[in-house]
Amino acid sequence: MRTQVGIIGSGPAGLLLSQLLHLNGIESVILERQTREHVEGRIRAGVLEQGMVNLLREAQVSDRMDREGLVHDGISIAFGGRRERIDFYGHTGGKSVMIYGQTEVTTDLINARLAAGGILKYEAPALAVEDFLTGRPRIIYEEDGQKKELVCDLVAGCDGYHGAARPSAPAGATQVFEKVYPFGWLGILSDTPPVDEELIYVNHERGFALCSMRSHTRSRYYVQCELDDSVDNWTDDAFWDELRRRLPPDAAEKLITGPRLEMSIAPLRSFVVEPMRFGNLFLAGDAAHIVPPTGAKGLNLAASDVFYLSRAIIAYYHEKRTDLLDRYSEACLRRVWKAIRFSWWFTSMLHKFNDDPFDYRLQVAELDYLTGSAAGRTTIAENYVGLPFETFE
Ligand code: FAS
Ligand code: PHB
Repeated sequence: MRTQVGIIGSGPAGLLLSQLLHLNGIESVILERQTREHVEGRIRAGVLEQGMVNLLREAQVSDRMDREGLVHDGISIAFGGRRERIDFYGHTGGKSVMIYGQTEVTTDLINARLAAGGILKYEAPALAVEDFLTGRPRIIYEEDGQKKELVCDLVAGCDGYHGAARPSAPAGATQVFEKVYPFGWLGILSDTPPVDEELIYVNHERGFALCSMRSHTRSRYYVQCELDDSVDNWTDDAFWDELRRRLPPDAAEKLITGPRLEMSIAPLRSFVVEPMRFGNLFLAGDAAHIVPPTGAKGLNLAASDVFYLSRAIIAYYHEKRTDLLDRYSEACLRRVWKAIRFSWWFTSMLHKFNDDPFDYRLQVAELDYLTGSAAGRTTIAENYVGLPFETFE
């Protein structure tokens, strides 16, 4: 089989890239390991930065998001028995975030690609990428029990942390940077009204907690848990009791509980691979970087990578330019590392790393200073709504 751009992975990065290329007359084929149902059933991110919202509108897949998404102008941070609001609108000249689940984004993109006749192959795992340094790359994949190959001009490795694209990079050509955090997030999804109008991030002596949502009737909550914890150790009531212990009193009183729709544990890590390009193989999204979800950056970084990669590929086909392809990795990594920094910093302030009372007092003092200073509120606000995409043309 042959196409212009071979895309590995039918997550947000692969789907969004395929849709943007299609709108510019460039054909692609998506190879996805899992079934469509599995991909659409994954419960993940919930907060879209302004840059991602703009890109989904450019991709002409934003109608449902604009109808059903919730625009949020701020978050609250609870610590030391109090709660402080960070006003995005006032500290960023009017920016906000959109609450709209990644599962919905994925469904909207899949529907758009299929409606346009896009070729999305499910249960078709890529095994390796070959010949991407010389001329015409080939993606070796499996379909219906047979080995096949997809010949293309360019390959986008959008296959996440456990994908096949990054391991196909030449030995010694990559540098990996990694930090693994000594805890995880236990998350619950429930058809209950959110405890508050906006998200609440909690630093508590028992550990971190987060109150988020998917709509006015569906909530998403997280509590920090041990790395070796298991969902089997938690009944719904045990989760709600632990969350209530960590919430500020006014929120704990208002909390409405209900049965889980889903419960899962996500490990926390920071991970970056450099560079993000090897000849005609380009990595985007979780295939190249992972952030702890504290700053709500993972999904949004996938979108900014796709912003740069789509422009570079369009310039390649429309104007026979290779300069943007050459600048792709550097442009992505500048924004990636600033998001890695913010996610690490926000995680370090809000989570319990040890039982040392000095460290806890230091966290409370840092949060007290930041929320009490215009400069502190501004730095949290401008990083949370998303730093701007560089001009790339
Ligand atoms: P994805 O991992 O979404 O997609 C990669 C796709 O490639 C998958 O469909 C996979 O099946 C496929 N694939 C893998 N190997 C393949 C192969 N060999 N051949 C073909 N296909 C292959 N981010 C936030 O901002 N907030 C959150 O709260 C949050 N929670 C998360 C919870 C969990 C459990 C996880 C794992 C991630 C979470 N993230 C969160 C981050 C997440 O949203 C990612 O940033 C986002 O999915 C990135 O999108 P992609 O880069 O498209 O990667
Ligand atoms: C979510 O709603 O899943 C969510 C929101 C904010 C985060 C992480 C996850 O920082």
